Amino acid sequence: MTDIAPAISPPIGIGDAKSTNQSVLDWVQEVARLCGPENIFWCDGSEKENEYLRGEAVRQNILIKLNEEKVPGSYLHRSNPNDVARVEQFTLICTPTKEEAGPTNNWAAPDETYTKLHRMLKGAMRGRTMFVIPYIMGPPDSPLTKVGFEITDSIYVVLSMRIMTRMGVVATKRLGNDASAEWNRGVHSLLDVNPERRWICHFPQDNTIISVGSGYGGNVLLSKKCLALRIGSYLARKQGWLAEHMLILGVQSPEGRKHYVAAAFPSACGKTNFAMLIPPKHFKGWKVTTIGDDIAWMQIGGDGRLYAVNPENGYFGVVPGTSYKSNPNAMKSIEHDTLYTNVAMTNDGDVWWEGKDGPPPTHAIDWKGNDWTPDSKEKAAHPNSRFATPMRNNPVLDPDVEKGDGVPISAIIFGGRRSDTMPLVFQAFDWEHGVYVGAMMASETTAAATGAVGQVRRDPMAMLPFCGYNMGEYFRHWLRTGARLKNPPLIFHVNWFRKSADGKFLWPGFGDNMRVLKWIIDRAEGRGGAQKSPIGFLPRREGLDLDELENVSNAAIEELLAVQPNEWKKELANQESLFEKLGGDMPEELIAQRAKLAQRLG
Ligand code: OXD
Ligand code: MN
Repeated sequence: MTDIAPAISPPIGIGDAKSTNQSVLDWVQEVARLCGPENIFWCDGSEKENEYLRGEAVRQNILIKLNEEKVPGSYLHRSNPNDVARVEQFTLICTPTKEEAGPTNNWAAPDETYTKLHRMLKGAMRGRTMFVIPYIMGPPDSPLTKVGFEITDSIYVVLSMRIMTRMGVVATKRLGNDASAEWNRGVHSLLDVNPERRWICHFPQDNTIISVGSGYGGNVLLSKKCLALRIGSYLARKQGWLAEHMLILGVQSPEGRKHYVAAAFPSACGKTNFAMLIPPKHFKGWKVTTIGDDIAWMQIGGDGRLYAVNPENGYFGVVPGTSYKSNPNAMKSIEHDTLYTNVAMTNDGDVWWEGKDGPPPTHAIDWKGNDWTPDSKEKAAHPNSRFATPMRNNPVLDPDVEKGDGVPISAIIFGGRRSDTMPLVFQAFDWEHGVYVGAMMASETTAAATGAVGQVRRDPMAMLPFCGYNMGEYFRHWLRTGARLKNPPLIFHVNWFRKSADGKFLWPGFGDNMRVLKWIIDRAEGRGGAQKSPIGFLPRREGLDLDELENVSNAAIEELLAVQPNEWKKELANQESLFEKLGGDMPEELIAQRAKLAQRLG
C-alpha cells in the first residue's frame, strides 16, 4: 500500500469550495507557491466529497474497502512500517526563546526551523493534489471553539480529519470574512515518508504547525495533538482556560443525579475504555456517558465551576485489546463507518487484531500486507494500530456533547500505569495538593510513541508530549486557575495497574472501575468516608462498593489500598528527576508540597 499518490482530477462541483477569507486565500497561495502542487482541492466536508475521495483513495491503493456486510462503510489503511506512532524526539516547539518551550520540550529557533522546513517543502507536492481542509475544534456555538485550516497532500488525512473534526462549511462560516480573525495554520506534507526527514513543528506565537515526512495520525491530523493540545495549551494560558489530555465522562445515579468528571491518563492507558465504561450488574441503574475520550478544553463558568467541552468529533483509539469483553461500546462504535489503520484483514475482508473476541483467523493479511497465520511470530495488527470513528457511532454518547458552554466538572482524575506504589485511588487534600499530584504523575510507556515500552517516566498531567510551552509555567497556570475557581472540582489519583509480588494485576479494571468512580462521586457529593493518609484521603475498604466483585481477595484489596512508606520514599526520590529538569521553573508551591509530603511520610 502506498501513502503517496498522484494528483486527482475532481469533477466540477467537488473540491472547489474556495475560501472567501482573504487571509486564508493569501496563505494558501503562499503554500502552493512553495510546494508546487498540480492542483488545489478545497474541501467542503460534504457527503458527496467524502464518497468521491474514498473512491479515489481505493483506486490509488491508499485504502482497502472492507467487507460491506461485516463492517459497513469501513476502510483499511496500511501505513509505511517506518511510520506507526508519534515521534516525540522529532516534535519541536519553536518559540523565540528556549525558556518559553521549557526543559521538557525539544526547542528550535523559529526562523531557522522555518527555513529548514521551507527547504524540505519546496516543490514537495509536485504532481500531487494539495487539499485545503477547513475545520473547527469544539461545538459550533462554543466560545472555546477554534478554527483551523490544514493543508495536506494526503487523502488519508482528509478522510481522517472528516471523522475527527467538524470539517468544511461549518468552519468557513465560523471564520467569516474577517481577515484578522484568529485561526490556526497547519501545513502537512508526506514528503517521501522518510524518518530522516520527519518533523512535527509548532510555532505557538504564529498559531502555526508544520508537519513533514509522516502519515501517522498523531503526527498529521494537526487538529488533535498539535492544535488541540500543544498550540491549544499555549492559547489556553494566554486566554485563561485549560487545554488538557483528558477524557470527559458523565455518570448518572439511579436517582438521576448526574456528574461529569475529566481524567488524564497517558496515551494508551485506557482513556477510551474509561470514557465508555459499562457499570457491573451490581450497579443497576447507574449510567456512564461519553463527552470525549482524549482531549478536554475547560473554562471557568459564571458560577465559578469548571466547564468542559470535547473539541473533537471522533475517536482515534488503539485497536488491539478492544473486544466485547473489554469495551463493548467501543466495539459497537467501530462496527461501521470506521477508518482502520494497521490492523489485520481476514480472507473475507473483515478486520482482526490481537485481543479481539473469538479465535484468531486461520489466515489473515497482517498490518504490513503479508500472509499471517496463528503460527506467525509477528503480530497480525500493529500494537499501535488505530481506529478513527465518528463519536456519533458511540451508543453511550452524552446528550450534552454539543453544549457550547460545556458540562460542569465535579472531579478531575489523574492516573498512570504503575505496577507499584500508587494505590487504587486517593483524593488530594485540596487544589494545590492536587496540582502537585498531577504534576508528579508517572507511567510505564506504551506503543503510542516510538521508543522503549514499559519504562516508568514522569508524565505530568499526561501532558509531557503535549504541553506547548514551559512545563513550570503550565503548573503555575493550573495553580492560578484554582485560585480563580469558586467551586473547584475535587482532584483524585487512580491506578488500575498495580501488580502483586508475582506480577499479576490486582484490580480487574474495565467495568469494575465504576466502583472507584462511585467513591469519587460520593466524595464530590460530600458523602463517602475517607481516611487521611500521608499521600491524601484514601477510601476505607467499606467505603468502596465491592459487592459481587469476583476473584479479588481481601488481601488484594488491602494491597491495592496500601501506602507503602518504602515505596513512597523511592517515589519522592524519583520525583527529583523532574524537579532537577525544571530547576528554577518549578513553582515554589510544588516544591513546598513535596517537602510537606516528605514530612508526612516521616
Ligand atoms: C493518542 C495519543 O493518540 O495520546 O491519543 O497518542
Ligand atoms: Mn491521547
